[in-house]
Amino acid sequence: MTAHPQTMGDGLITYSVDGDVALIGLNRPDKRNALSDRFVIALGAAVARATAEARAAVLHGHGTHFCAGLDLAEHSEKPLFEAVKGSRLWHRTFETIEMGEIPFVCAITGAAVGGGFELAASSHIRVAEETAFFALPEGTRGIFVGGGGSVRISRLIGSARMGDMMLTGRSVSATDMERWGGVSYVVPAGTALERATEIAHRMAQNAEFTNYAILNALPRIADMSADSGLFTEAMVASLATMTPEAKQRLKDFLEKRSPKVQAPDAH
Ligand code: 1HE
Repeated sequence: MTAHPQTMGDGLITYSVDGDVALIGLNRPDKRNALSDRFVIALGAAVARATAEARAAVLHGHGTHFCAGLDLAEHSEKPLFEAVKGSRLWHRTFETIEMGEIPFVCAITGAAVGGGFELAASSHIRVAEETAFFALPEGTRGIFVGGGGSVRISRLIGSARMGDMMLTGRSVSATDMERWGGVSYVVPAGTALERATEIAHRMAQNAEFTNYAILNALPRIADMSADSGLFTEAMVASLATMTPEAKQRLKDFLEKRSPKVQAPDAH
């Protein structure tokens, strides 16, 4: 573990590595971690660093809220084409999380609103405290999602539910979001970061190629016809089996050196 988290992006991000796991903290708590373009660029640099230095990563927010979404003060000043370029910057950055090389767990405390929910949706596992909440107040603000939410959030929870959230601006609790498929784990208040870090350490033990294939093959296969998807799956599955890591891990299991799958209570 790096003794103290370092800061990146003029303090907007905290960064540390704990064994194989990088911890990336959104660090603008006075503005509820609202994301300016500068903030997104700093986040992108931290994601690149984590990808080079770790085998899994955790994304969390400092302060009482994960992220209040787009920095509305900055956005209100933008000419049209700058807004387009800003949205495309978010897309590129979030894609380095979603279809990158290492899995990300998002620890959600308090609000995950607008672009904050879009950022969470680009990670692979969302751990939300029972007091956390989700909202898409774009309708209220007269804007639209621009951080990939129309693709990622609608795939997670369905476009009808996403449309409901955008049209009504209502807040959805962590437990309802879990029921909708937008959250994977609901945990007691104050424990999301710890739980997310545990999960990241577990994922970091997986074969690197398998993690890479999960991140990069699954979303692409979801976009394919069933026929193309099954063909692609066969190719990826065969490639995975060829890796030395897979050969070793299969041998370890057959020679009783690796643990069995446990019943759910043990997790
Ligand atoms: C902000 C932002 C922001 C807070 N941009 N400054 N996002 C929203 O519409 C969410 C707007 N924020 C809120 O509803 C609330 O701030 C929270 C529910 C997240 C938190 O409430 P609370 O009571 O803890 O904090 P606060 O007092 O509202 O905010 C503290 C400060 O942060 C305050 O500034 P101050 O100078 O008065 O201290 C707020 O103005 C500031 N702040 N949120 C700028 N978002 C790529 S497209 C994505 C589209 C979207 O993300 S739309 C959703 C935008």
